[in-house]
Amino acid sequence: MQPFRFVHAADLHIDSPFRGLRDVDRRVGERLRESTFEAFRNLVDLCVDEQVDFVVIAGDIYDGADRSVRAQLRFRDGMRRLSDAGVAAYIVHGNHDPLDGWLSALTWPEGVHIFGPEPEWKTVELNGEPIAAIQGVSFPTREVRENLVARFATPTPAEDSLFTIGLLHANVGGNPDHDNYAPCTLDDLKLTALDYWALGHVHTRQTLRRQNPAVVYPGNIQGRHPNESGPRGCLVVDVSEEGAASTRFHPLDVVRWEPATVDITEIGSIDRLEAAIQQKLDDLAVKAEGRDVICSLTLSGRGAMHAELVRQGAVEDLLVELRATASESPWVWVERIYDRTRPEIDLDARGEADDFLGAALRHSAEVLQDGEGVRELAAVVGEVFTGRKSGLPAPSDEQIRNWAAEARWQLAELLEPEE
Ligand SMILES: [Mn+2]
Repeated sequence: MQPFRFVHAADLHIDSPFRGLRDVDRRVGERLRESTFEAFRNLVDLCVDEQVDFVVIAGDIYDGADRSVRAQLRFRDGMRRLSDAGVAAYIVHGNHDPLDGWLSALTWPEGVHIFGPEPEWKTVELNGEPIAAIQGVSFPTREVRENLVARFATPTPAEDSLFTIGLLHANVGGNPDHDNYAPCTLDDLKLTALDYWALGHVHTRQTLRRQNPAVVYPGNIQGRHPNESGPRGCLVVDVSEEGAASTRFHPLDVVRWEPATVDITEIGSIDRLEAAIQQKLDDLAVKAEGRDVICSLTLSGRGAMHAELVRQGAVEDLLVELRATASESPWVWVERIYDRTRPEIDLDARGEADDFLGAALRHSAEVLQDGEGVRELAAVVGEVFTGRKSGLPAPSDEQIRNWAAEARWQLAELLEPEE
């Protein structure tokens, strides 16, 4: 068999609106608005530059079922560039862009194949020789609750002599961070006798299985919120003469989301704190290699700075100041500051004192150590929850522990303000 190379991408979400951020900062909002288009352009550039033989796209090309005209035209332009470069494209649709959504009548260039609502095979040729067989299926509608893998056919001997790829938008193993559409298990995929499952839907890159078959999510090509942090892109897959696949990640994103933490423990003044944060942001800029960065900043640690940060408006002021000093592109923009700092009080030591605060700290520590105590506390808090018409689920033991820990700090701060 001839060795070949293909690109596996998914979840392009072209023309994601980023509505919320546009209201906060126009420059950042506009940059994000263009980011999914640019990341897609980077995908096409990569396919052309790496001279890949074909590309597979595993669903959610467009962000909305009612696809924007602009997104569709840009996607078609990208497909034209691929076609002109001799790169074939195999595409399925997912829950964000199902077949029953509004779709313009576009003329697709030669070499583009969009799979329909029933799994079918397509053979890929290189220099007139077949090299791979791809079986794919598109979401007919948004909410697919059926296991689509069950409808995939086992390869015939002719197909099996080629490198076989399953192209699917699906939730493997019930990932709780994503809607449970086209649910299936890793075992379902293992039993199919295909070589490579090119998946889409889960936005964070992950290899569920290395080979026989390889089962891979490339993740989305552009992060869209703080929980989609770090590099985003696609996989370049090299298939050897022996039919072994090796994958290599290639970033495509143009705006990167990054969390950062600054510890205040050793910091004694607001200007030192600002300098420490600035250093952190500079590090992020270097790491992002020319991309713009949106940072979610957490302040942590125990120290004197805490008293300054809890003053009315202090954190907001700091945020405004950091945004005002952000440079021209590439910029690092702080999206939010989480103040997780604590006062200098040592709760354990303070709990030994023979006064009201000491007794409260001792008692609460005992309650939290005891599973029975936490459950009693949960029952009381649960009544407050269910007594309202909120429809909120009763809090978990872990939530109770976190809230109680927070309450201990607040009590200590209220009863013993720093001098
Ligand atoms: Mn998606």
